[in-house]
Amino acid sequence: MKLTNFINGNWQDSEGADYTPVVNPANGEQLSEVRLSTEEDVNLAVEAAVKAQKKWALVPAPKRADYLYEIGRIMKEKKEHLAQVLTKEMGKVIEEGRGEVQEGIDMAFYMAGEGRRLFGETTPSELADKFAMSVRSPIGVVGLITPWNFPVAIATWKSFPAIVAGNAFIWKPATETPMMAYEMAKIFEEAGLPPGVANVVFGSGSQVGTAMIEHPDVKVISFTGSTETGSKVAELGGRHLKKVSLEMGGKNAVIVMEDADLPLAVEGILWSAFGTAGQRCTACSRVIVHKDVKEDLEKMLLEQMEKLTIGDGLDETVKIGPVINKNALEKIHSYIKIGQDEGATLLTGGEILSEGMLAKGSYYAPTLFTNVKPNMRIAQEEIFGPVVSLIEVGSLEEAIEVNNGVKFGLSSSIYSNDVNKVFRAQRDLDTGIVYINAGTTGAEIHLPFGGTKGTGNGHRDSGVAALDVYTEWKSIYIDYSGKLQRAQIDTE
Ligand code: UN1
Repeated sequence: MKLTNFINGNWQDSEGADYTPVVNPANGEQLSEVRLSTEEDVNLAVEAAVKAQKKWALVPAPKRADYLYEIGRIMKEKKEHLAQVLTKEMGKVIEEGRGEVQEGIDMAFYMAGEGRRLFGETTPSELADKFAMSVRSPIGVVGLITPWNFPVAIATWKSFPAIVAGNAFIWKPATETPMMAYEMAKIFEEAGLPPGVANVVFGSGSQVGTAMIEHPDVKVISFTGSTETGSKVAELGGRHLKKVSLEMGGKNAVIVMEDADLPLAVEGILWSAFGTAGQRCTACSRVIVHKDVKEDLEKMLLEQMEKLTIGDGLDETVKIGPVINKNALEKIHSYIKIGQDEGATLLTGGEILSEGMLAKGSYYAPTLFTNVKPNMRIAQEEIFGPVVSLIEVGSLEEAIEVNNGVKFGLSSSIYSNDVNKVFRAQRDLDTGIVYINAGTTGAEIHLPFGGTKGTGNGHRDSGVAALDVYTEWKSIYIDYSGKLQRAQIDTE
């Protein structure tokens, strides 16, 4: 499959000379290759988007929404195909691939509904015979930079509110997962979206991403990815006075109190820690456990971890697929030595799997550390793989302090059957998402998604809050008194 940029409704190859292969992480097979675009391609896309957006903004929002209904319908029709491509390209097991495509479909229908809301406000004026209101207006051309771990869902969190709000966009998908973006571009075309409203440009962050951020006609940059890259995006964006929405890392914890339903907590931990091979920003990578149940929890976790099946995600019986590539394997593996050197006890895992077929892909054994102290690197840094650290605490207060004692603030969870404890916890856990008696993953698209502290910069994807990124408030005053009225000045 040859992948080309989608600019102004045309499939056009970049002039850039460099290619990068697209590899199936389950078996190392090359699926495709993607040409790395240049600044020139970004300029073409922005030019087209600027033109298209002017007309698009004049299309009534409920009519813009009709395109999203159509996009959602096509995604639904192609759901299995999209899930298969996603699993081949990214590695997550097929059940999760289907789930992710469903998340995109949900987003299409949810945001389409916003076309008939996009609520503004009417507000009393301080002056007589004067009407005041504020409306959401489109911003213009927006740039979307998306990661490989949720190649469809996260792109829909950003592009669908942008579309319904009357913007045009340039989307730069991760170089690891261009095929999903290509599939989505085909859907935009099939849905009849006017040329130039949706543009996809393949390439690297340093070339395409930078060009997008620096282009004077790109007004908003929405980025999801690593904290390291996000900081650079923020810095460059700041220099060019861009509105930048950042969604970055997490170091999410499940708290297990002494009165928790332990089997339920174990299920939640396994799903949140090892689903997507731990490669979610919301993945559980710390378990903060009350000392009275620590031993039991350890035993139960170990028992269940043994049953996890690892392999090619296309095999319906497999529970854990590969990690994205060999570099990721090395990075994850480096944390084993770091943890051991710091004095943590490795209970299971800690190895790159290379038996039989697994050698061809990039597979990591589900890993559990115990006797971890809150300030150890394995308890502070985002590993982005199937590695969990168990930390013992003596009280709810201590659990909350440990949970909050990291630089990230995306998701957290507490298992307890004590209503007072869970209410206190939901108030005091300083993350953007809190789960009670459920793991740290599984956010639904109609609620705001994002985090505090080092996870982001105050913006949210998903939910109605996403509209704040893609619209600008305009305040409108209509004076029908027929005379000069001066606000803030006493006239009588
Ligand atoms: C991510 O964590 O990278 O909340 C995105 C979830 C998914 C999205 C996760 N709906 O687990």
